[in-house]
Amino acid sequence: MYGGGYIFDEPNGKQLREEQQHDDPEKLAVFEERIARGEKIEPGDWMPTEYRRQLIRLIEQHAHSEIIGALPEGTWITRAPGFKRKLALIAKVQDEIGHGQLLYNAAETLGKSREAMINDLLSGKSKYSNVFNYPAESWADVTVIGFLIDAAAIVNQVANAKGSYGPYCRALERICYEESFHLKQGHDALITLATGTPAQREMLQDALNRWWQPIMHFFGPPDKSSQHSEKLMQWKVKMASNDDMRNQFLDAYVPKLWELGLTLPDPNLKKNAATGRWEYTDPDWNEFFKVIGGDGPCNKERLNVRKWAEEHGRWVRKALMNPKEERALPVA
Ligand code: FAQ
Repeated sequence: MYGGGYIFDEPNGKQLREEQQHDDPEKLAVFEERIARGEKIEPGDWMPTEYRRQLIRLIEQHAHSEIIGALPEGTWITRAPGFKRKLALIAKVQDEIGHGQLLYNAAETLGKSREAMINDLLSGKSKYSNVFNYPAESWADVTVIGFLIDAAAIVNQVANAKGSYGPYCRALERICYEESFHLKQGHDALITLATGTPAQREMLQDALNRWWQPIMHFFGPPDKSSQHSEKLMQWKVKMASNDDMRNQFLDAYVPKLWELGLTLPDPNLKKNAATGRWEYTDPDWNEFFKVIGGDGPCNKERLNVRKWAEEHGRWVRKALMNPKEERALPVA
């Protein structure tokens, strides 16, 4: 484990209520006026304790999702069909790790050290996106991740890039440029399989059937049971609710799948022309909470890979942090 700790100690519920009471009401009013005017909040600016805590939680989870998110696709680099798809997948996986770095940097500006964040990931204290706890069984799974999960991430990130915290918004803008390229490579792979042999179409359809529910879960619980949305939207950290983002995603991508003659495993999925909203069968939210609570099909496997990387990279970090000490070691 890393040795670093919190600069900003995460308070418990009681501490938090006490700290919030100490948030100067005048400063809070000025802060909320700035948010209402659409100004960006920067690291040195005054901010309420709860705004800082929520941002750390959300950005940290996002960073972990990028790092863990590289794993299902990463296992396919050696098996991607053909040289060009291998190159594209290597570049994509490298990009995802880079996104993790950008996001850890953004979270660090709020006072939690990178070491503390990694420790919380490895101990299971911090969450990361539900979708990366499912196996990538075939090349079609990689295709579905590249097209639909990148698309879902873009819907979320394009909206939140217009939010209130400067470092997070700037990181998201850059991430979105790269994600759009990922989406193109996912779309290209999708078209290839959808217009390929019957076996390729079948493989794609099977992957879609398996991934549909986790993708519906991706945007978080329904608005009526979302814990954090109200405050986060008031403070312009989240720029749309979970259900609005889910709807936006369905609007943009379901027609693209149907046009290719693919089906989705929900007989109730349809757009209500009068309301403009999509109707669907509620995905199994018990399954969602089980997966994000650590008991999904691949949670243990994903964290074990990161633990292995942490242990086997320790000597590199040590050498970088204490170059003199390393130079003094006798050459074997
Ligand atoms: N997975 O009150 P809400 C990517 C938790 S990046 C796991 O509605 P909130 C790139 C939530 O944390 C993907 N946990 O929560 C890529 C909370 O638990 P807590 C990640 C989830 O924060 C592509 C509880 O449920 N993107 O894919 C999930 O207001 C391809 C209650 O929920 C981001 O992180 C979930 N899906 O809204 C990489 C974007 N949903 O913390 C490789 C930033 C909810 O109280 C390949 N995050 N929970 O214990 C967000 O926008 C928000 O955090 C939401 C959730 C919208 C995800």
